Amino acid sequence: MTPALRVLIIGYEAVPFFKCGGLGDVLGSLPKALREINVDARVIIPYYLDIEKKYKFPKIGEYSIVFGGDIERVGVYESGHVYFLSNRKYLASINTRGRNKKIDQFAFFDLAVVEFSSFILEKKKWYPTLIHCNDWHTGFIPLLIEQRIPTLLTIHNLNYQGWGSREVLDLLHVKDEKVKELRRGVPVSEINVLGEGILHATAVSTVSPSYAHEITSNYDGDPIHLYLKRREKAGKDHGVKGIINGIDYATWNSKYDVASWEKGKKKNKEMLLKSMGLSDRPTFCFIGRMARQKGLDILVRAIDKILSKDKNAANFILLGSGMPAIEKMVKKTANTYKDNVRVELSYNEEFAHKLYAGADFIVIPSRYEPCGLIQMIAMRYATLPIASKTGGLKDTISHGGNGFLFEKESVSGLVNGIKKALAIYQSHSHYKRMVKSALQTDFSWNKSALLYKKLYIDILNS
Ligand code: NHF
Repeated sequence: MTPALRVLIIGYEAVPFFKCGGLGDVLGSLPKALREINVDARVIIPYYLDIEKKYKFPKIGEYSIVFGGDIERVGVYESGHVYFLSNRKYLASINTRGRNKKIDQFAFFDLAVVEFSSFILEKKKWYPTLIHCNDWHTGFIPLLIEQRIPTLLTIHNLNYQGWGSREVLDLLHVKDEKVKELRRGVPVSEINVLGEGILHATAVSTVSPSYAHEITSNYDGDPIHLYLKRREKAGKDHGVKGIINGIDYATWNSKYDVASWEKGKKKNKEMLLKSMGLSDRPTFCFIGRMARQKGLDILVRAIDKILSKDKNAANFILLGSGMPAIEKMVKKTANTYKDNVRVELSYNEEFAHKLYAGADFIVIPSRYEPCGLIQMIAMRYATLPIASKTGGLKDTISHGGNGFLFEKESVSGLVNGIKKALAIYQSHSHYKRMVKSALQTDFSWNKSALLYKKLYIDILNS
């Protein structure tokens, strides 16, 4: 018999209410896809003041939690299938500075989520049969819930683990013995929140099969490896399952199809180049956070190698913001190649849409990429990806089919990839075949939502 699938999906961001990165997109779109296949999926995120100011959702009630020596009130607000938890001291803003403060903030959130299940039962006679946690911000939930409700923890990026002082356990009234695993591989005074989540969750998943393989085999130097290995050894479940993300076709509602894309691309490219003051050349874009992970250092070196030889080879438009040193580096490249390179140092969703629609290629030189959404969005807009052979990029791009792959962290690999793309761009028929294949690749949530549903059922039956 299929068990009742009432799933609470938890994270620190969800589109359209609040977005910092790809997790926000997933929490905005996966629940919708699950609801379409009869999973009663509901979402909880914090009610940051920025959300409150913009939306002013109705309050459906409140409850108390004991956090350290204090009794704190948690307000519950609702919009459709999304619940927002409010507390002025801990959940007002995501910009809490200081690693212990941030850990305390999400310890508070996690405890509030655990207590929410009693609140919602009383209020709406609804009770989750499974809690789906996402990333380190939700890593205390499996520990606090103690298997009363099965939990799935999805890792969207293993490099953010939530480190801090073990004193947070006192705030949660959790005894040290409960987290004794933390003594393996990390100093006793420290807690690794994601690590604890990995150990205590009923099941662990991540956002692509290749990343699942990478994190269970290549993290030797990182203490997180001990947690993953321990889980594997304990034979706790089916290992770390990799399910590729989908994208929301309602948001990324490209009008391009196999028959019409050429006309649309031409028009959008003309508008894009005009607004940027660039001449008509093959145009490559980059969209993303300016963080080390995203490999902008590799990209600027490749741009230099290409443009120093031939000023007319291509245009490059880079969009994103992040680390000041990386921003400085890309600005320098834009200054050196004033006729070809443009940089927009703020994340702007509207401009991102224009770039996807108007550029010919998107460059994704990530050092690692758990899933990556931009390659899928780009393909919807007839923009071919040139990406590192890693994680979800490897799982969604077929080299020479719907895009190009190169060995990660290799400048010469990227230069060759760009040269190959330029050559194919000149030979019209090959290029058109590739764009057609990109447009025809299905990146909707249909397949992956079914895989999540199956995983939920397996967890509930195990
Ligand atoms: O797509 C959503 C996103 C991923 O690769 C991305 C990442 C963060 O690094 O799952 O999470």
